[in-house]
Formats: sequence, C-alpha cells, structure tokens
Amino acid sequence: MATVVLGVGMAAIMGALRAGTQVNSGASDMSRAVLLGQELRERIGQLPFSDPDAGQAGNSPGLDESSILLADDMDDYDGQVFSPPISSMGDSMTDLSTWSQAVDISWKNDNNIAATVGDGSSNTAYVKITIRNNNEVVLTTGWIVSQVPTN
Ligand SMILES: [Ca+2]
Ligand SMILES: [Ca+2]
Repeated sequence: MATVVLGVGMAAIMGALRAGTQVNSGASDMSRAVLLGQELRERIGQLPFSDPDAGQAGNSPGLDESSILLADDMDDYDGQVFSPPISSMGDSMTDLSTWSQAVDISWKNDNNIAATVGDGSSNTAYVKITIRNNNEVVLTTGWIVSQVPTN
C-alpha cells in the first residue's frame, strides 16, 4: 500500500486571537500551537495508512498495540490525547504540561472527501489535530491521507 499525503487542507484557526492586552500572549500561544501540531503531524505522517502486520491489516481503527509509543499505523492514533504533548520523536514535553494534542481521525468517501463514512471503511482519511492550552482550543489543523489500493 502506498500512502500519499495530499496536502494540508482544511486548516482552521480557532480561538487564539484575543483582544486588547492579551494580543502578545495570544500570538506566542499560536506559534507554540503550530509547532505542537507539526510535531504530531511529523510523527503520524510517517506511518502507513493501515497496520503493516499481515495478521492485523484488517482490524478496526484504533490502537492495537500495548502502548501508543509502539503505534505502527496511522489509525492507532485515533482518539489519542497527549498531555503533556509529545514531540515527533515521541518524547513527553513535560515543560508544556498545560498543553495538549488531541487526534481525531475520520474516514471520507474516496470520491468525495466532504462526505464522512464509517471508521476504516474507505481509503481516504482526515487526520484532525486539536491543540489546547489550559483546556482552551488554540489551533485546529489537519490533513488528508489517501492510500492507493494494491489490487
Ligand atoms: Ca497498529
Ligand atoms: Ca491500528
């Protein structure tokens, strides 16, 4: 299976721009949030679309390893929340303990990515990342991944 990242679609910025005296801290929150999103994207983006182990290739989406640190496919990350956040190497960023990264993967109709289908039922998925600081959403971003069937 080949995994292709089609591009950074649907990036949306939410809640980060605050009024008045908080503008400066809002701006630095946003740069940090972008960085935390990139770290996770780098980590998840290198994984295959579905499990590379022959015996697990057809299993349901979600973590099928004993630890998220052992994740070997993209959908292992569905529903995961990292607080403190993790780096692209999987290290906990304990100095950013008020921050979190949440992953929500949804599957899309292969011919119409605006249409959501059942988890694991297509070859196209949207990986959505939500970055929060003190439980407030600072950034929502994501990307579309498509796998080309081998048959
Ligand atoms: Ca797996
Ligand atoms: Ca999996």
